[in-house]
Amino acid sequence: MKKVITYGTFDLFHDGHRRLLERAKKLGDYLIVGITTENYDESRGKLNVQQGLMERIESVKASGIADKIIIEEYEGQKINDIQKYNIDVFAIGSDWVGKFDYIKEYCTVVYLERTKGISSTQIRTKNNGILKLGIIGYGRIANRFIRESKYVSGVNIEGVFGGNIKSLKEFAEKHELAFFETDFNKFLNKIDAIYVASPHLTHYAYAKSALENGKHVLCEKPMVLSGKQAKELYSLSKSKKCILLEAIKTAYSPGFIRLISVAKSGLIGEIKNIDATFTKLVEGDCRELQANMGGGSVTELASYPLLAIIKILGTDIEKIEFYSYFDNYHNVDVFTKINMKYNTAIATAKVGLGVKSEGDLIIGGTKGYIYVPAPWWKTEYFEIRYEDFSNNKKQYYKFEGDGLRYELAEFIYMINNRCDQTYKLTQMESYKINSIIEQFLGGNATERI
Ligand code: C2G
Repeated sequence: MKKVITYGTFDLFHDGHRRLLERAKKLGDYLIVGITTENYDESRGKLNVQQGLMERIESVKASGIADKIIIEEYEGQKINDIQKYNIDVFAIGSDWVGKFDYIKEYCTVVYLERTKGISSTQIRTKNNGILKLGIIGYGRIANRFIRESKYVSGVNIEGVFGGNIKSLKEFAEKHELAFFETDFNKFLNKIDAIYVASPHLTHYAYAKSALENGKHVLCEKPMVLSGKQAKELYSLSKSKKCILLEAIKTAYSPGFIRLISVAKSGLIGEIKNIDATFTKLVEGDCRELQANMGGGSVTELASYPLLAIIKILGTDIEKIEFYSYFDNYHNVDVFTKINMKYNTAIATAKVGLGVKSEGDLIIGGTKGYIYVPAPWWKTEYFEIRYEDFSNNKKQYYKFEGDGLRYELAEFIYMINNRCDQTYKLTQMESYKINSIIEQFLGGNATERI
């Protein structure tokens, strides 16, 4: 008897899952299905699983395809199961190509083509279905986003929109998407929500048009380059009962959220100073340095340090000054220091595309300070430090993958629970960040060196 094994979460059991199991079964005579526990999913960084283990087991059982169901509880279990059950074939969807090649030492490994697109007729209930998401843009961040999306339950990336057919086709094939589209209205008709990962200056028009058509929008940072436009989009999203979320990934990551609550808890006394730095050297004629594409250090990077400062000190900024070093060739700021004065505190954000600095975050209080080493925007670790260093405390958190999964999980949570904002990034905070970028671009408060 030829024995086949496959594994998965099987949350909100859908046609993609059923087809995978059917084809896995055909590879042999007996199919074992391993279903992940909540703990295991958490440990492998899978977010937003909506059903409990028992419910997921029931769905797989109800499909009638599995001969035996087991639960998958820990890293490394697959090899043990293969040996224990004398497995001949390990099958898994093609979204994992390469990942399980190490199993070839124990049995045959087959990657089965994943089901592209989950049509709405397969959705169980409207509220609790799989969100159909379309991506605008096919650059680096869009690639990373798709890789991360497989760690978020309840969403399927259906298609991609853009202007260049050849690039779109390649992107759609590479990521096994159901479609690519150059006509924006046709694109919108095929999906429930969009992720905007195109160049900054195009965000506003895409987001606006999608919201007008009743689609939810997850928009890369900076969402727009102006406070006025941010306000307009948030009010449009409200009237259309759609979710609009600015994708500043740090805001949604567990370590950063904990950092903010520790900072605000009084553990370091009253906060009087924040220094937040993010530099990323780029070369050549890349988009980040093109003035006509909204390039420059502030537009590219300032959302992160401004997020940290605004989350802790608030949106009531009394005075703001920018000091910049402009690259004469591109005429964009390749380094900017933003000084912010609050009623009871001061803060500095430093960003650079052409000047390097230590990318750390220091939150200074009257009793001690919090030190977050680079890269603080992928918050995994921070230290609470005091004059008497025997009282120092270290805190560690997980920051999975590229972190993009956290913003996607938040977006889906907001859609499913119909909340237009959460404490992780309020509309007011996002508005303020976009307003500061606008103020910089206005040039009045900027001194050049
Ligand atoms: N699948 C598919 N088509 C889809 C969605 C999923 O073929 N549109 C496949 C996946 O490739 C996987 C199975 O269905 O083989 C279960 O998918 P998930 O429930 O998302 O579980 P996953 O995170 O892929 O589990 O140990 C766990 C496994 O390593 C992976």
